[in-house]
Amino acid sequence: MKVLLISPKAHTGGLEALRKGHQILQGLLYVAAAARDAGHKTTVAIADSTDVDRYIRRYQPDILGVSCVTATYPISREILNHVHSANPSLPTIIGGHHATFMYKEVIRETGVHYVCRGEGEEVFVQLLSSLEKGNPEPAVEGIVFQKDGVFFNDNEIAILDDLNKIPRISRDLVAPEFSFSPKLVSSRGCPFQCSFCSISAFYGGKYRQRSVDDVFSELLEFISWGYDQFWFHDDNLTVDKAWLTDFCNRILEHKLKIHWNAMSRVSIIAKEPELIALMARSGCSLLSIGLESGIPEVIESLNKKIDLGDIAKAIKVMDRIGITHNWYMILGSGDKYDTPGYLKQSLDFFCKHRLGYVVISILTPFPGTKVFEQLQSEGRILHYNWEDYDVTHCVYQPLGMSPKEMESFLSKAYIKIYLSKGWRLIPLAIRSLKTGAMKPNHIINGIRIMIESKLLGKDITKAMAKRH
Ligand code: B12
Ligand code: SF4
Repeated sequence: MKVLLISPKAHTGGLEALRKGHQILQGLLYVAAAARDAGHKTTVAIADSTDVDRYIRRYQPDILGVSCVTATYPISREILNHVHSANPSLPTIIGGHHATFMYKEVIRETGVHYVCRGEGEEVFVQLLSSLEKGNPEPAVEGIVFQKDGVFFNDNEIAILDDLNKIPRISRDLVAPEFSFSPKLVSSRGCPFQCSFCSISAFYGGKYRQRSVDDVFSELLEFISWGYDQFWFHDDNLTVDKAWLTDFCNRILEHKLKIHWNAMSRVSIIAKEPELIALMARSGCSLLSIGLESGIPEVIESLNKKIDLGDIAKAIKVMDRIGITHNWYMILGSGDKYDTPGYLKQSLDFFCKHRLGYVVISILTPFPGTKVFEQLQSEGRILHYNWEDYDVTHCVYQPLGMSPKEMESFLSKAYIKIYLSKGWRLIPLAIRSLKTGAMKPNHIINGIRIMIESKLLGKDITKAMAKRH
């Protein structure tokens, strides 16, 4: 079969604005690679409803798939609605986090033929094989469809048993006009259960790893294609010390000259300085870490399970060995701590510590999270305009302030944190550029946002709104 997979052209503001240019979602590349390995001619493109026809004409697909997270679902919905009216006989499927949790609404709103709930590599291929045999209603858990008002195959979210079987992604899967930059995923899932994060619900609380052999051979393949900077998409790369030690040692044994970035947690950085030093020697140049709040009660309420006492130690460990650090901060917790006073206290904590970069989000109730369940049951979700679920808008009613106050606090927090760094920003930027931890456009965008919001008085969320 001929398969066309669409990564929605994102117009989301917020963090996305800092990543100028569209990216093909890596998850879709895995689905594409699985379809290719099963013998289907597969292409991935980036599109919205205005240009999807171009790719349909070019690739003449027998099935069209789209991906989405919550903020990009409206773009995928428009694509599907457009495709269904222009090509009524073309089967369609949607996957990704939002579709997984909101499949009933997604089917109702888009008329999509199938929703993939969970990991797509195996179940999508099973669907293709069933369609080839003329059966459009396969009994495959995770491939949901609706018939006569009844949903089929929606009892379980599809999860792969063995991550070593995930297929290899490659350039030829991507339409030629789009760039391809391979990312590494050594594990999927996370053993923690933070209340604002949908990972544990999506992966059913499971944490699975690929073998060091498998990931390392993929890394060598990417290097042979000319890449030397990599981002691990693992939700938390530092879960398994033995795995990571083995992996880093292989990089050193092979004398690979690469830079890589990953996501980690503060406690392991503070408690395992030798592991972090080994990571640095093997090319780790940036770690992103969820700190979320400077208030212990909020950390507890978010179920984050970190000790704020570890922060200073972790910073010292990373500074000593030259790993740039990027910290995530969340404004809001959905409970009584959502007041200007508590937010200010949290911000003061962030300003006081010598943190590297800080990325700030407003608490967003993504479907599948505990926060979503809680705020929905309390009737405090203000609306379901999903495009605003981009972490720069406050879409819930905080208990101790207005949503507008929360949004304007975001602007103030960014300005205050970055101004508090003063001249330290210059060596930080130089080091990040040298190691590829940041690209010049990230830095230029950051400076532009600061100037527009501080000097020209523009609302920071508008200053951050994406420009292409
Ligand atoms: C890396 C990452 C990014 C990168 C993406 C880079 C890239 N080229 O892919 C960047 C930094 C750009 C990014 C941006 C954003 N991200 Co992000 N990101 C991640 C992260 C950590 C890993 C993504 C990944 O590769 N996962 C591994 C792949 C294999 O999984 P997958 O994407 O889910 O795909 C599988 C299935 O969902 C399914 N599937 C997906 N699509 C389809 C389509 C079809 C047809 C089929 C059959 C199957 C299928 O099969 C895939 C293979 O198994 C995830 C967390 C996570 N673990 O997923 C957050 C995550 C996806 N991001 C999130 C968010 C909120 C965002 C932003 C909105 C933040 C912002 N305000 O800017 C933007 C939106 C960007 C966009 N355009 O979609 C949330 C989404 C929550 C939600 N419900 O919306 C997540 C889950 C993080 C979290 N814990 O909350 N992100
Ligand atoms: S926020 Fe990070 S540590 Fe918490 S559950 Fe999600 S992936 Fe795991």
